[in-house]
Amino acid sequence: MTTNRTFTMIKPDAVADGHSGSIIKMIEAAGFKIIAMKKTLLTAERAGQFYQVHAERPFYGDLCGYMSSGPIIPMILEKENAVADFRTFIGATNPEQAAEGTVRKLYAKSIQANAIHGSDSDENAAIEGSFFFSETERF
Ligand code: IDP
Ligand code: MG
Repeated sequence: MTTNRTFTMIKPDAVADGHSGSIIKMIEAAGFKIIAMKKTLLTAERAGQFYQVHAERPFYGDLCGYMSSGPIIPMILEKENAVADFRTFIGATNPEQAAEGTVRKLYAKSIQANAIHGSDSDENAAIEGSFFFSETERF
C-alpha cells in the first residue's frame, strides 16, 4: 500500500497567495487521489521536527521560520508510482531549474518558498503522512 502513496504539503507562500485551489486541481488532474487533507499551522518546533534531516544545513533555521509563517495544506495522495511521479510533477527544488508546467515552475517564488513539498521515498512518505494524520484519517 505505501508504495502507491506519497505525502505533500502546499507551503505557506502558495496558500497565502491563493494558489491552493489551482494546485489541488492540478494534483487531481494529474491522476493523484486525495486520501487525506487539512489546513493547519506548524509551530517552528514542529517544522524543525519535520525537517530534522536538514538540521545541519545552513538554511535550516530560515526553513523552520518560513514553514511556520502561515497555514499549510498537508495531503496524503495515492497513485501508481506515487513518490516518483509526484516529484516529477512538482519539479526541481530550485524553481529556476524546474521544468515547464510543474507546480514549482508555476508557483514557487524562491528555492526556499517553493510552493510545495513532495516525499522523496516510500519510507519517508509513510513517516511524513503519519506526522500529520492519525490512523483513522489515512484509511
Ligand atoms: P525538496 O523539497 O525538493 O525535497 P530538500 O533538499 O529536501 O528539497 O529541501 C527541503 C526544503 O528546504 C526545500 O523544499 C526548500 O523549501 C528548502 N531549501 C532547500 N535548499 C535550500 C537552500 O539552498 N536555501 C534555502 N532553502 C532551501
Ligand atoms: Mg526533500
